[in-house]
Amino acid sequence: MHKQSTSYFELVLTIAFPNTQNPIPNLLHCISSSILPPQNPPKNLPEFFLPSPISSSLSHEETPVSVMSTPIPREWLGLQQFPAATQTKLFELLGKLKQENVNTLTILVMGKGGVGKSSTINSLLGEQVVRVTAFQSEGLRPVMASRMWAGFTLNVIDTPGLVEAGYVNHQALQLIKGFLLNKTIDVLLYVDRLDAYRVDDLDKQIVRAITNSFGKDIWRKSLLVLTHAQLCPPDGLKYDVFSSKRSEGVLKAIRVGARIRKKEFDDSTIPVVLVENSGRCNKNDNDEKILPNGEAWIPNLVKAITIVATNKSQAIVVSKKLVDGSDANDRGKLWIPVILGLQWFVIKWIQGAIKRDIATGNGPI
Ligand SMILES: Nc1nc2c(ncn2[C@@H]2O[C@H](COP(=O)(O)OP(=O)(O)OP(=O)(O)O)[C@@H](O)[C@H]2O)c(=O)[nH]1
Ligand SMILES: [Mg+2]
Repeated sequence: MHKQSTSYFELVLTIAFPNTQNPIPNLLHCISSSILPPQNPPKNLPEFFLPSPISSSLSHEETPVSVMSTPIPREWLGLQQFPAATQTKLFELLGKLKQENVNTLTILVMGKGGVGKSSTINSLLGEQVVRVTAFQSEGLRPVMASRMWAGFTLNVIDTPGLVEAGYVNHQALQLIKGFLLNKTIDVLLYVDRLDAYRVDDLDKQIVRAITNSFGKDIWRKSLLVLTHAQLCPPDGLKYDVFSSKRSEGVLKAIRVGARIRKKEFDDSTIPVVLVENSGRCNKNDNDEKILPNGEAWIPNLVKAITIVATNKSQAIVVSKKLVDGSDANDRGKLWIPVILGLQWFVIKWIQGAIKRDIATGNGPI
């Protein structure tokens, strides 16, 4: 009988590619893709964005990390997979961030289950980094993917759906808060679907739960992402009319759910980005994924992220106090001494009035 011997080299390959029968072609692919120049290198690339010739990082799904740990960033290989036209726009936007001394960006992605949170992360990074499933996902743990490019680090945190059997999943929120402890959220992507027609009370409850967990200010660092954007609107509505009506509906649910005054909300507009994650998304002549209105949506998404990241509002630092639930709505607590003081004055006034009545003999018969 032929005895199969496993060499040290094969063993290392098996560990690197655990789900692969024959890991050698995979290895060759990885080596070639890291040594060869990007597939569609854009012209006039700023020098600091030129990729290093040899990369040691492999692109594969992130595994859920423990609550305390932060993964070591891998090289952002997905960036080189975008069409040249998209790459040029992204490098320009990332260059602007670097000019503003933003070298790290942490994006938190939240929303209901199955709306396309994980798919949007994969589209944004240009790699399959988090698991996408058409059915209810089992994992409750958040997952963080970190990618680095020319000294810039992008952290994206995928989270489980916030709705379980028609109710807000507070357990999931608690896990998310624990995971985010001591991290700074630069941008929140609140994800929902464009092809849903109604907004209901549950939408407001989700927003309220997020607000109670992270404070109202999180909405100043957020943008609304509407997926499934390649659609044909119902009732003969024009695409732009339908998408702005749907956006208005979700934005109103955010305003009401977060209990933000209309004026305050209108002043700090939440940008809306339409997204189509499907592989069947239409493309323009430059091979960029486009929406029915002809816009290339990946650069749009990155642009909106950079605008929110650099707006004048502070990033959200997830402190121990916030995680323990004592910080998110501190502003309301400032009124407690005032209310107690007022109560004291009212009681004193009533006591005084009773005493005066007794003294003058005007008490009840
Ligand atoms: N057509 C289309 N399908 C999408 C889009 N985004 C996501 N999907 C599909 O919708 C299903 C759910 O997508 P996910 O990305 O796993 O959604 P999720 O919000 O991460 O789901 P949970 O993690 O379970 O909460 C998958 O079958 C995706 O392929 C989109 O923009 N267009
Ligand atoms: Mg998911």
